[in-house]
Amino acid sequence: MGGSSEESFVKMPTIKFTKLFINGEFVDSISGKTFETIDPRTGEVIIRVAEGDKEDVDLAVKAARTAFDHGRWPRMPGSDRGTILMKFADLIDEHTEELAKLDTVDAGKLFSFGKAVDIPQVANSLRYFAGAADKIHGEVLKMSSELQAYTLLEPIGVVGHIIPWNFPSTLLFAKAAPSLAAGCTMVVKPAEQSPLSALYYAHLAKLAGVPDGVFNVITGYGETAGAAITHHMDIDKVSFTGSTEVGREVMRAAAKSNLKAVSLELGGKSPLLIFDDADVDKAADLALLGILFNKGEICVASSRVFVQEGIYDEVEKKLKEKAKHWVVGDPFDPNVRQGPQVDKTQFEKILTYIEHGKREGATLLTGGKPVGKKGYYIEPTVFTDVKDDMLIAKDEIFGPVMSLMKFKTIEEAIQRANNTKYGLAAGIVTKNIDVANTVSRSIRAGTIWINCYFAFDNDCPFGGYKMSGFGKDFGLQGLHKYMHTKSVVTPLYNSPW
Ligand code: TXE
Repeated sequence: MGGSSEESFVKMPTIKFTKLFINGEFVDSISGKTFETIDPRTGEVIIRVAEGDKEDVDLAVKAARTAFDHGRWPRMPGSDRGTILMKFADLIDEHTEELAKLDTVDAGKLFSFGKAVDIPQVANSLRYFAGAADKIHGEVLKMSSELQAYTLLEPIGVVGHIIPWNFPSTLLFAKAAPSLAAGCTMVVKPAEQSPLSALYYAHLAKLAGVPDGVFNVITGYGETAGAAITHHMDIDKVSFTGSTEVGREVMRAAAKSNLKAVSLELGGKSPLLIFDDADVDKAADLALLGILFNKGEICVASSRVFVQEGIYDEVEKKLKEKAKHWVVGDPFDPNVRQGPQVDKTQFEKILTYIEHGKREGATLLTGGKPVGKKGYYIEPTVFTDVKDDMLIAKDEIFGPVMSLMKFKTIEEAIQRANNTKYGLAAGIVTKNIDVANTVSRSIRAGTIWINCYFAFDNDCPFGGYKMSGFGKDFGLQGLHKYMHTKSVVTPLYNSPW
């Protein structure tokens, strides 16, 4: 373990906001209840945060409904909404350090990465959609000799955003930025493990001039506050990122209540295919990054690495060497590449999968154990001798655990890569453009990275196939999912109408 979790780097930011944010004000929950948010570096309590429940969600939805039905946000010119969102982005830039600290103590994320990438990316995502806010327009349709129509793109209404803990800032704004730009009003429920930054963003939204009632935050648990959102009769759409299991619940709740629109970004078991012509060193770097970035707590983690037989042994050797130098430790330490898992539940889930892998007959090439005595740190772990039907090759582990496998032909690689219920992403490492193009077309996944991994951009739609969900975040598709298309039809002169 690099800089130990038990010493030095403990930097606890001052926590300014712990209450619900409803209609432009920080308020206690109606029940007065609070819950603990835990620092995964130590397992100790950071602070208590208001625990919202159904009654609080009702109040937030009422505020969001009023702001949508009668307020100026959906009605103001797109350029004015864009100006406010640009201001919001500038304020985020001014508070990058505090925001990155909150996600580090709440979710164990690397502080240096948060400061340099995650939080600036959030601001840029607001800028991207702010720039689109005044370019939302429909089409004119020549229907027949008697009719003409045009389409209006209108904001979908009140949106409920349910956010997980692995990217508390990025995933909040993957949803908030386009929905705000579209003119929607929203109620956000951050994950119970990482509620702090969402409240800080609410404060900045108000400072930027986002009208009261447009941006509401209810901190609390999934089964209570989250379920109140998905079952609510006055929410028009729910955008959810989280487990496939809860994704099903979200759809069920939408079906049982008001048939609200739903978009889901769920789990994954993404393959990385490394072909014989690949540069071994680069391929091993990509494979490690693909599974260890954000401690494997990322839905697109390359948890299944398939290497062609000609270079398999070399890649295996490199992975073992490189994994040894991957520094695990306090996420405030700039030398550390991997912080703690988000909580005890995830930590134990991962260790259980590791035990399962050993019992099923897979071999530990490296890692497999917790690191240190305090906090939720796990060694970078690589299994070899993995069979496609083992649990570790099928289930989303959501931790730093790679299954390394060998293949012979392109056809075999494609077939095995597709042998999963998920379809979020895949990676291909080859210098052969024909192979890259053929494999890209054949893999059923929403994102294919060729000779790179985790290459995201605000302009690039992201979302799953199969049981990884549906509906894209980012790009203009990410904006359109928060809008309705209305067709307005008029007869022409002399038509029988
Ligand atoms: O997810 P949940 P958990 C996967 C990953 C992880 C597993 C479990 O495999 O190990 O899911 O994580 C809210 N109605 N992903 O249990 O429960 C919850 O409060 C409405 C992949 O943390 O899905 C939180 O805000 N909402 C994923 C959010 O859903 C409910 C990221 C996600 O929590 C709810 C996270 C309910 N009944 C986990 N129950 C990804 N795709 O990146 C919970 N929630």
